[in-house]
Amino acid sequence: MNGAELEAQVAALAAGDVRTAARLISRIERGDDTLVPLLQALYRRGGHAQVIGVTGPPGAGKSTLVSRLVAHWRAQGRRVAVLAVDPSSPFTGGAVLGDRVRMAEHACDDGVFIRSMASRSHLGGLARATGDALVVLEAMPWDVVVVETVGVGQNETEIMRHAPVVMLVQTPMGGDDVQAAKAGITEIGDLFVVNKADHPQADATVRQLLDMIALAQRLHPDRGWQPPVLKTQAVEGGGIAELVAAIERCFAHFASHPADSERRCSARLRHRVGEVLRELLDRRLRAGNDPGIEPMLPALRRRESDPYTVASLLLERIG
Ligand SMILES: Nc1nc2c(ncn2[C@@H]2O[C@H](COP(=O)(O)OP(=O)(O)OP(=O)(O)O)[C@@H](O)[C@H]2O)c(=O)[nH]1
Ligand SMILES: [Mg+2]
Repeated sequence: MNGAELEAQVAALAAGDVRTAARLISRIERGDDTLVPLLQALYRRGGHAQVIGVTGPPGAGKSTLVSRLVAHWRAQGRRVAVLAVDPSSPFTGGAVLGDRVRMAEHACDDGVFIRSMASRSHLGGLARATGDALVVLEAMPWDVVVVETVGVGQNETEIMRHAPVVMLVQTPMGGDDVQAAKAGITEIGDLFVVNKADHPQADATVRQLLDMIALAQRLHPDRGWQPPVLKTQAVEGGGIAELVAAIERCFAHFASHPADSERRCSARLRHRVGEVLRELLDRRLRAGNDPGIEPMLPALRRRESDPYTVASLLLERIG
């Protein structure tokens, strides 16, 4: 991509051209590493949209809920992009198709962009690819960007590290299940939603989550923002207005507490730089012709050196 092409892509995205965005996200999905100069330019133009991560167990109603939220934001005149990341189905795209169906009501609205991303390559790359796709979306004139991902396991928590505000969607569950789900969830959620409020255990689950959050706040009194627990019925649209208001309050809190949001932003960026660094190193090592690494291999083979020394030498050179 030459300079003029790069500028044209940047301008197309700035003008809100969704075809350019869709094409770029496909290239990111394929692991196309020629996009780096473009991503560099785009990153510097981002930072204007409200980015929200939505996660939770499979089938909790995340997509139904997001579709409701989108309708609400559209009624307020806000432009919304949704990135549904699907780490579970590399080839079938089953859940991805499901998301399209659930969000179909917005298909003809040009103030809404919905895009799924599946893990075509290795899992580790998906988090980085998600970050890259977000760079593309953030360089466009969206007011809100939602990243939905299924919340099971480490990889998904990694993906959520890209979003400054994370909403955790749960379903009504028995007390033991809440205890089991507890590990880690209070760490990542800024907003908790108990969806499927038509289920009898909904109120009990809300209470248990509130107890858990209160406990976590006592352990980390410096956290500032106290995550609220909301109850929704995504199919009927119950509780959505309250959820939209809670999301607004959350963004307003971080806007009025710059030290909190800077600390959180720095943590995300450290993580992001680490992701990019690992990917770059991996690529260099795989290529097998790296001028920094190759000359050190003979000494390593003879065991006159060791991988730890070589690795720190390489890191020193980077630094
Ligand atoms: N009873 C009830 N069902 C709901 C509610 N919200 C969503 N559902 C249903 O739950 C099922 C799963 O909804 P999705 O929105 O696809 O859930 P998801 O969390 O996006 O699922 P994955 O992306 O596959 O993890 C669908 O059949 C929805 O109609 C609710 O509030 N009450
Ligand atoms: Mg979904």
